[in-house]
Amino acid sequence: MGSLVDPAFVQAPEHRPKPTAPEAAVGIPLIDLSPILHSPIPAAGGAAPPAISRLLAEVEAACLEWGFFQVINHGVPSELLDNIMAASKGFFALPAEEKRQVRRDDVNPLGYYDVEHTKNVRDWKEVFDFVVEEPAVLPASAEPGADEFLPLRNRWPEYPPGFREACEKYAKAANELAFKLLELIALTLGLPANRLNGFFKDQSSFIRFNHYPPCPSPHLALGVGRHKDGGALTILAQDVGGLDVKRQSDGEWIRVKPIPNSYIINVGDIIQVWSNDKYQSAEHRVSVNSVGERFSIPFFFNPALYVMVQPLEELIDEEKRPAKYNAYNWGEFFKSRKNSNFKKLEMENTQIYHFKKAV
Ligand SMILES: O=C(O)CCC(=O)C(=O)O
Repeated sequence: MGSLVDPAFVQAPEHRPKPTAPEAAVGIPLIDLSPILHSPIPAAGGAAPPAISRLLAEVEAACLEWGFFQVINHGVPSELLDNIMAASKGFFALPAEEKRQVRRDDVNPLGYYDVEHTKNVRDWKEVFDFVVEEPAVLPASAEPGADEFLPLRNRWPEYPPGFREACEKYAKAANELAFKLLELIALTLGLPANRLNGFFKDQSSFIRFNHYPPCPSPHLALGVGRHKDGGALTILAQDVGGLDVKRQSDGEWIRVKPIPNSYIINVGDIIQVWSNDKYQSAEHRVSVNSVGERFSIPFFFNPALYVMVQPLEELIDEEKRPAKYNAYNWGEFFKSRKNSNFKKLEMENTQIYHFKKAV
C-alpha cells in the first residue's frame, strides 16, 4: 500500500506501526486506588496499614516493570471527565478558522495547534493545551529574562459554551489525583509522602486535548511519534484504544486496552532522574486508524519552571549508588521541547540522557 498522506507525516520504516499492535495477555498493571480513596495517605511507608502497603507494592512493581499502569477508583468524578471530553469534541468540531483564533505561536505555546512534530516527523493530530495554574510565573530568583520567553497564559476559545468551566473543574480534580500519585511514588522510594510536593509549588502542569482524525495511511503515520514524557507524571484519559507502550522487557509495542472510568498513568523523565534510574520513563506512541477518530486528554504533571532536576540526595550514596545525572533546569528543558514540537528541526530534541554523568 502506498502513501495517501503528505510526506511530512511519514515515519522512517523502523518506526512504522505494525498492522496490528499486540494487546498483551498481561498488559500494563491495573491498580485499584480504593485504599486511598477515603483514607489519607500515611506520612511514611513504614506506618502504612496492610491495604496501603499492598498498594505501594503494586505501584512500585508497575513503575519498575512498565513505567505505566492504569488506575480505577481514583476519585475523579466521572461527570467531570464526561464534561471535558464533550468540551474537547465540541472544540475540535468547530471550523478551522474558529480554532485558529486561539492558535499557539512561537512565544506562547498554549492554545490550538495542528502541525506538531515529534522527533521531527509531523503527528497525525490536532491539539489544544492549557495550564492548570495560571500564569505559571517564574519568581524573581529565576534566570534573568526567563519569564519573557515562557509566559504561560491560557487562550480560551469562545465556543463551545462552558468550555473554560469544564476545563477548570476537571483540572482541579485531576490535580488532586496527581498529588496522591506523587505521594504514593515518594513512599515507594522510601521517602516521606510529601517529599516531592514542594517542587510543585508554582507548578507548570498542563492539560492537552488530542484529536486524532481517521488517517488514510495508518501504516505510515503516527498520531504521536515515539517519545518519553519530559515531566514528572502523566494522567491520561482516552476514549478508544490507540496508545502503544514499549514493553521494557523485550521492546515490543503493546496496545493499552481502554477500561471505562480508568486513567493511564506513566512516570516521566523527572521521576526517572529523581529516582536515579530506579524507575524508567517508558517510551510510548499513538497509532491511528483509517475508520474512526480518537480523543485523549493527558494531564502533564510538571514542577515549577525554576526547579533544578537532579537525583534526590536521599537516594544517592557516593560509593554504592552515585548520582547518574547532572542537574538541569526544568524551564529550559520544557522550552526546548516546546520549540522542537513547534517546527521541524534538523537535530534531536532535548533528552535526559544528555544530562547523564560520564561513568
Ligand atoms: O493519546 C494518547 O494516548 C497519548 C498522547 C501522548 O502521548 C502525548 O500527547 O504526549
